[in-house]
Amino acid sequence: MHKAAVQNLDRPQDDEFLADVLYGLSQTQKQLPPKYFYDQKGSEYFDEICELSEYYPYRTELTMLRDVARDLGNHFAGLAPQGLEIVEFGAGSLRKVGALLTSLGNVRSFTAIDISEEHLINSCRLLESQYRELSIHPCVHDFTKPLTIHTSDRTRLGFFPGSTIGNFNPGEASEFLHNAGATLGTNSYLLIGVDTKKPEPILRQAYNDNKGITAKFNKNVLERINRELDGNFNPIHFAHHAFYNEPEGRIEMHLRSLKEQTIKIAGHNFEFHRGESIHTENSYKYSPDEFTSLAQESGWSKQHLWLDSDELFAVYLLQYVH
Ligand code: AVI
Repeated sequence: MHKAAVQNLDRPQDDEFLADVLYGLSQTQKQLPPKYFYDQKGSEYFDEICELSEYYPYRTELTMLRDVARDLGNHFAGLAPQGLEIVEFGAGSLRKVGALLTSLGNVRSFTAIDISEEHLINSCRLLESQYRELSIHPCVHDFTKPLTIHTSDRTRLGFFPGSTIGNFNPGEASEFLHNAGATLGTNSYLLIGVDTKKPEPILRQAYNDNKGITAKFNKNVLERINRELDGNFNPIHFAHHAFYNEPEGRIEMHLRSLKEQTIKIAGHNFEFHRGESIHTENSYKYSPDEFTSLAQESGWSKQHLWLDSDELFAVYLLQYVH
């Protein structure tokens, strides 16, 4: 993979980051889009979260993917004569796609789409050393936006693991699913991991780990604003706060100001009362019925659903029938 082979389609520019931050912090409920967690440092923190005992989604899905990949091998036998092309949305560290590449056998090409260039390129290099026959296409792009990718007559399988869809509100999730369908094309498939609804203590602990890694991940967005947008947040004056909002069916993450303070970002002042928070992330949890309906409304029909024995996590195979 040469540097020139990296597609850098619409890397978010500093002015977009600045505009989103100025807008978000001007709202009555201050907020920041969760996509800004994932600079190099934030992506590393997220990888650490995935190793935590409290954070069940990562390891549960990874364990499930072995069975899923075997079933998919049977599903696609005869259905993909030219082989498969896998397109991963929000590819991150690419640790999950390996399960599919190894078991499916007939994957010819792999397009990895992610917003974090350095992390994506390092991950693709590692994958390349493990799967030498595979044609790998890293693509630096905000996967929440539509994208046109090169065409081939291979059967396309989108891959969106980790319940990242849960970080969109239901309207945005539906928009993502529509866009993914447009990117992948009619009759393509999407393998998508979705966190399920479950007892509140399991959810609360997953986002309030004992080692405080999730708190560091959350606060890193303040440090990123300081670094990239000339901000003066002092992270020790903010506390990580994560809780399950039952009526909305989502975990909410906030950064709560520990005192009255004024923050300056690129020459703009923002006042914080003591206890006032910045809402930094939602993580929606879906029952199988809820997610199947959302997918259907967005042009996708459910082909298969896998659940682990404790029903902590769900993996769906969808087909775009729009
Ligand atoms: C990436 N995403 C699915 C994670 C989640 O669980 O919502 C991000 C995360 N936030 C805190 N811990 C993990």
